[in-house]
Amino acid sequence: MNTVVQSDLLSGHEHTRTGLSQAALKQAFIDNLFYLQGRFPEVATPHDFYMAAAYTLRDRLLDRWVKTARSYKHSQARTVCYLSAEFLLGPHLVNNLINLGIMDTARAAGEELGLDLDAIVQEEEEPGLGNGGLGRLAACYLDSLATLEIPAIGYGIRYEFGIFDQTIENGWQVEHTDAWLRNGNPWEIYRPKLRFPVKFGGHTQQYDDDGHLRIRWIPDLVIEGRAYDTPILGYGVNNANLLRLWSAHATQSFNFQSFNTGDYYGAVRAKVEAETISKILYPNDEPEAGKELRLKQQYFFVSCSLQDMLRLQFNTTGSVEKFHEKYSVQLNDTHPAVAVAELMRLLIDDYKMTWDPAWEITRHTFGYTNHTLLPEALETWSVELFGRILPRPLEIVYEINRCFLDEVRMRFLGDESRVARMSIIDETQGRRVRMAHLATVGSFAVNGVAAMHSELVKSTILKDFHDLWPEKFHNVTNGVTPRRFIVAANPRLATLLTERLGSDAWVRDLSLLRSLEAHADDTGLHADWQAVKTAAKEDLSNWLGKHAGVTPDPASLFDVQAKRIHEYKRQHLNVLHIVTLYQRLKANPHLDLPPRTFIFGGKAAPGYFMAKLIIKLINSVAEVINRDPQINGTLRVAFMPDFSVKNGQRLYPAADLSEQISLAGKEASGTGNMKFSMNGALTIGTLDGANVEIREEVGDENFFLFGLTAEQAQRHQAQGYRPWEFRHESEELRSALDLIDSGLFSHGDKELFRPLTNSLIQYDPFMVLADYEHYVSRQSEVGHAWRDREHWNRMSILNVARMGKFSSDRSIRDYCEQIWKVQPAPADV
Ligand code: GPK
Repeated sequence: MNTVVQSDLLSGHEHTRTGLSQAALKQAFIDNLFYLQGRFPEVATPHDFYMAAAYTLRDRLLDRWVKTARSYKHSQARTVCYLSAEFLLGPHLVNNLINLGIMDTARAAGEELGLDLDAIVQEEEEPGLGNGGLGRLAACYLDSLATLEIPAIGYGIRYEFGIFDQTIENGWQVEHTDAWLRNGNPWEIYRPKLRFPVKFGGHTQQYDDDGHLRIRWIPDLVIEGRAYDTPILGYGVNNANLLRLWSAHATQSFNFQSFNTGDYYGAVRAKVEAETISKILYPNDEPEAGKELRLKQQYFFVSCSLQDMLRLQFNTTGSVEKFHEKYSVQLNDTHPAVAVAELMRLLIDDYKMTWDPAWEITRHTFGYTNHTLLPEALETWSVELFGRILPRPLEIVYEINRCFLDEVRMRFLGDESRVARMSIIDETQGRRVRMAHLATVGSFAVNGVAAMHSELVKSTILKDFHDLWPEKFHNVTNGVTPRRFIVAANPRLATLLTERLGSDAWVRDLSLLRSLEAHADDTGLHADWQAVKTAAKEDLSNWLGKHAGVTPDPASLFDVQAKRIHEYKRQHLNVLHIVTLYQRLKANPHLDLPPRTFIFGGKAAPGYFMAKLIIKLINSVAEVINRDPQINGTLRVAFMPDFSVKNGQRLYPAADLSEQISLAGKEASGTGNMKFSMNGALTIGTLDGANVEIREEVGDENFFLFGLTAEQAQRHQAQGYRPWEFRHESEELRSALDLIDSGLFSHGDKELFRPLTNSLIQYDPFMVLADYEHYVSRQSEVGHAWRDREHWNRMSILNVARMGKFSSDRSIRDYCEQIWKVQPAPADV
């Protein structure tokens, strides 16, 4: 039984419609089953039960949401708007049960009806409206904003198809469309009255407006954005914030026009074209696709969101002059950076302001968060494309740039090369709009997502901007929500923590876990701790048996790497270690290695050949090692298909070792590293991203560090890195690479993995070979440490005890204080 989620804060409202008592929940569930699904319990399907449960919860959220909105309105609270092209929410039902504090009550109500809550929960299809870290971060931040009672709105796109579902066939990734809306989405509410026009294409013209020279944009397409709202409830509070996602539709008038001229097919085509804008999430994690539809998506959701905010501000105060006092708008990476030009356009063209006051508002409205330094991920758009799709915003970008470059010239007299470097328009490779520059120029604050990353932002990609405006730059280290990643994912651990700490207050204040330090040597705790871990490993093992064809021994060390597949994250370094252990065991069958299960999870961008080949390699190595009788289970390899929020929740609790092995300087922060550590996994990792801060918190003696530092890596590269020399110098590395090339893992095909091994030996852009030896020797120490289980448990307990910093509540507090300057506004219900 999960008792940590009980909260008495919300009781006392016992009317049946939205009450939280067992009787009220049960009655509401039966009513919803009947009135919304048209079913009696006797004939209902598991999905009907899920829908009835979801509606039962949604009613309770609506109650709080309406009251929250009223509270915010009365207090005229300053509001955070989080603009993000991705929100990777994960299943709602469990999270809402936890945040409402009714997990146990709901379970009991279900039992009375002969229903198993866990089975109902499993019916939910998660909204996969994001690719990975960036999208999941946005979802964690929504949870923390509501929990901290901060007035906030999340704005994004209601993709009809989210991130693809992944299966593994013959070792390869196969993508399937994610039709998450096919059975309806009980958590959203369509707002038919909230619709905004968004223009595309066409041209601009000047006109005389009562003596004022103004610009009119005559588009050749107008699309309508429609609002779908999802309530986001905080934990143990009454505040429920708003996530507003836009869906694209053809405008009525546009349809009628074509229809009246007899062009029925034309009207339908226009409708289809309009609706493709919110059809599908681009499945690329870091590299930018640079596709026209992607730019349309960005502009579409940004324009709708800003029109929505301006409308609210105008309706409540009669003007938009204090817009920046009412709203703090955060740009989640550069995907919504066109907002800088769009807010200017709306203020000038629609609200008839002049340039200077409009610019004052704009540059006091936005904050920009950078999430990557990888050059291939920095967004730029060709001026030709940008101008063809968004002619009026492009004119505004030019004017912003003209004013900005004058400022640079004034400050750095005669430094024209600096002017060229800083320009929003890159003139060096065709003419391109640099979105990071637009975001930086148009924002009052710029931040990176971990201490080291924020320093690198200042010293590398935005160095010139830091020279100009040092005070604009901040760091806010990422965090993750303990509600989802401990309470929901690992209820056994949550219960143990609550028992040991004597209260569940840690769920709201993760720094309270620190008091576990005092119990780190308590053998009673060690036994419970290990029992919790083993139970999670048994669950995962059963799941993998059904879905991955491997049933690992829960007594083995679970060594897990779960994240997007990318060369910079270096899943292939992990594979080289596995192959090395395999060779050692083959050479010496009596070698005393502790049994290990290597578990991978992650999706590859469908067009990223090398990442897909890495998946094939993992599965090929798995096939050989798992079947080799000589290995006899000492080593096992499993690939968890379809890594998602839901599947991540199965993985984090079961991991003993967390692989955070990116080349230093490449992973902006990482957030999986935090999720694993919070669930008691030890980390083997490089000095990259938030690993640096995790190690600082947990202590060097509780962290397996290896690898080059960012500086060393940088220096090596500058001096001409020669990966083949590392191959020559290490016998084990050479034979591991040779074994892959021998065809052993590919049914004799010596060419299959050649693109990968060749790339490593000849270029190795992420210095896998340079870090191999140190990695493998650290891994041996992991093996030794695992043998002393008391000591391992102690390290695991200390990891959890010292994770307070990595709650997204801390991150959101940092944003509120350093950047947004917003205060909590508790909703009174
Ligand atoms: C960064 F630039 C991007 C991107 O397009 N997508 C994405 O998920 C990630 N990220 C970083 O790679 C992680 O290091 C980081 O923790 C995460 O964003 C959240 O900040």
